[in-house]
Amino acid sequence: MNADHVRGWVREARRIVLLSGAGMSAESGVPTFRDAQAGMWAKFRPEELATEQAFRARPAMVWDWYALRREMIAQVEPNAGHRAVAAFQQRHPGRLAVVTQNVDGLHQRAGSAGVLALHGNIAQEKWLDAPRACCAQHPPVDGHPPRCAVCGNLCRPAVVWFGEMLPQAELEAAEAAAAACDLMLVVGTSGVVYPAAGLARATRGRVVVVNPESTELDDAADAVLPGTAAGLLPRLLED
Ligand code: BV8
Repeated sequence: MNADHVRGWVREARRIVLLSGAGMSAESGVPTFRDAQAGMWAKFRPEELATEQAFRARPAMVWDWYALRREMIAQVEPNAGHRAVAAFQQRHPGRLAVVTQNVDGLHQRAGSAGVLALHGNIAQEKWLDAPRACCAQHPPVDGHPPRCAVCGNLCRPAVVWFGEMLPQAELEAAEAAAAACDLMLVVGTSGVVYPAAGLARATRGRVVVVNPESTELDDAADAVLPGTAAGLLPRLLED
């Protein structure tokens, strides 16, 4: 199967799901989740940093890792892949649902509607422990991380850490979209992280993997297109 075949599948499909991972944002300049870590985090794997346990043990180091990623993401732009997805949604309202594992908000910034962000948003934060009355009375005191001036409750990034449940509403909507779609485009994910990757195994529709490398989901695919998000999606999604 090649890209022209898949373009035909896109044109036939009434309901399409795009399941995206970190590779979707690589051409915007955002390192993928498993790209080598830099600086003081070089000796850690992301799975070791993106956990509540790591944050409680070393709040400043984990907070700074997110602050660095947040700053870097604020300076990049959506790429041609994000834009092609948003343009398709605008031309064909209701035909394409975006389910993303990414926390960078780039689908949303490209103009995609109804994005199901399974792992949260790095630009937002929330309290680490259940907030008390004092936490709402004053703005958090600046720091690495910011904290409640009265009880010391810490702010944490509003992302889903490993070992944490995914947001119920988004996950259920993504499962329903996967079950109902005719076609799922799986773009820029190694297919390692569950339950997100499981969506590609739970769909009724054809599965197409778009990735420059092999992935854990290739065996579940009806077509594997070696290529990139910004390189292939504009072609696959043009009318
Ligand atoms: C949970 C936010 C219930 C934080 C992230 C089975 C069922 C349920 C759970 C599990 C299970 N098996 C294991 C688990 C536990 C765990 C898990 O999956 N572990 C993995 C490591 C095995 N899952 C969880 O903990 C989830 N919670 O299930 O709760 C529960 C509770 C307790 C116990 C059991 C169950 C929560 C998972 C969410 C974690 N949070 N992100 C943060 O960002 O800091 S996940 C993180 O990984 C990112 O969101 C990222 O998007 C995601 C997945 O990685 P990818 O997107 O695939 O990125 P990766 O770098 O791996 O790959 C990039 C790909 O792009 C590559 O293939 C590359 O070739 C390609 N690429 C590169 N350039 C391009 C490109 N593609 C296209 N174009 C390009 N230009």
